[in-house]
Amino acid sequence: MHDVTERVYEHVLKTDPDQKEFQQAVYTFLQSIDKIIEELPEVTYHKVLERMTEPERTIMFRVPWIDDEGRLQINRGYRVEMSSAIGPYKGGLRLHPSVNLSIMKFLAFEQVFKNSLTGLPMGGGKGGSDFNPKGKSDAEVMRFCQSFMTELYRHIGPDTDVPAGDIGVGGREIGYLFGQYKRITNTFTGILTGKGMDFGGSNIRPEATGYGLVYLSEAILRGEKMELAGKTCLVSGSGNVAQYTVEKLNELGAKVVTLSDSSGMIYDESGISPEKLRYVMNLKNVKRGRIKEYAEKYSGVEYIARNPEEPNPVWNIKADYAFPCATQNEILKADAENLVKNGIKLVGEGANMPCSVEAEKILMGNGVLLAPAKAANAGGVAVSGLEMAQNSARMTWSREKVDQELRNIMNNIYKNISEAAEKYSEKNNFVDGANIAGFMKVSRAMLAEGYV
Ligand code: NDP
Ligand code: 2IT
Repeated sequence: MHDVTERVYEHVLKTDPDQKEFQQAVYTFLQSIDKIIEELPEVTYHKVLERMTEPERTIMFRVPWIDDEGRLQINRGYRVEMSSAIGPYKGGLRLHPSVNLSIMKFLAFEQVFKNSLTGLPMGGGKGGSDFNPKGKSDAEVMRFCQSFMTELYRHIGPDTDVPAGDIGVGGREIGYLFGQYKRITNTFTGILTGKGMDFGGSNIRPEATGYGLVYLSEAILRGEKMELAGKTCLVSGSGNVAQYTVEKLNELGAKVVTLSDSSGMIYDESGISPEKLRYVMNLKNVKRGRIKEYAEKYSGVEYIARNPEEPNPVWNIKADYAFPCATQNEILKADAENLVKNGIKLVGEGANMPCSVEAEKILMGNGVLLAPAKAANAGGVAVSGLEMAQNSARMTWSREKVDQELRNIMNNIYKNISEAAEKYSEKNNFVDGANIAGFMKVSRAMLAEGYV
């Protein structure tokens, strides 16, 4: 690495020695910026990289709530406000027992450049809690969300910070959070995105991340004269992003043969048809069941339980394209080797940072087209930006209009990251392309705004 980028990375290692995920996100980013840093002396002089790797503000707070047995429970809440250089802080809330400051900071850091790539005026942030929604009643989730918002409300606002969903936060949680904000502040305003259609939500927001992932992957494939139709795809996860990825892949004539959750995966060689997908949506979103039940309902389906000590079985199935849509580091070295061995030609990252540094190197080193998360899953936050625009205008756009805007945004992202890749790195290095294209705008804004 160049000594400037090296120094920034060393500083992160020294100041946050236990934040492995944050270090990983910064490292991958700096590897790309390394290729342009010599051409940008003002970035070095004005310490843009040093500022980018230090959140503008980190909020950590206690979340007390009462469970159904009347016992007091305590969780830790977070909001990392990483950058407001190009707009109000924007990014999701994650509810998962694994949540810690390192995970919040990696997500907030990546969000800054992802949001920049959308072309919309949104800064970057992320929040959440180590609360585990699994097995909790609706009433418990509601009491948790109300308590979480009772602290968070003072830090957010439609022109300040606008949270949304992520793992463990969907329509139900956004509704409870919104209700509590409204009650405390006596204002009905766009402080969250992903709201229900009856109270200020946007058409296509639930679909946006999955649809956007497929639109961007399609654009990359088109650039290589490759097709989606008739191809076999692997999808991991079975939540919001996975579901709408499958829906769009089906619509475009591809066949999806896997889904998973943290307990295991299903392999349905005949393909997850639209009817079977409807079953999955009801199973996961309404009944809050496990993916194992799919294999019990449909014949000819294999269920493989997950053993965290072994490579992830989803990535060991012969197919054409793979779409990780569960969580960070779900593709490690051995998984990447399996993907290459099984002839995968494209990996589209629906999840944030699903590939380890080693895995990324193996995939790209073997000519696999890698659509990085910052670009590939930007459709979700892009439509969140459109929800903010609709809220400000007190309007609701049609499904067709939002879908068309989403397509335009994803096609623009493809154009920008492929041009940046060719100019500063090499053709089809979309990792460098996304990091560099996302960085440029934020960096210019920071230089213009002075030392803040
Ligand atoms: P959901 O909560 O709807 O679904 C998450 C899915 O991933 C579930 O199937 C879950 O299984 C699985 N999963 C979660 N954590 C783990 C883990 N540690 N190990 C194995 N499986 C796991 O979340 P989303 O679909 O919204 O999010 C999925 C990914 O997409 C995340 O990386 C998120 O950051 C990213 N993303 C989401 C966006 C959005 O708009 N929602 C936008 C952009 C990116 P289980 O039920 O067993 O926990
Ligand atoms: O990672 C992400 O981009 C999201 N979870 C969506 C953020 C948003 O504000 O819609």
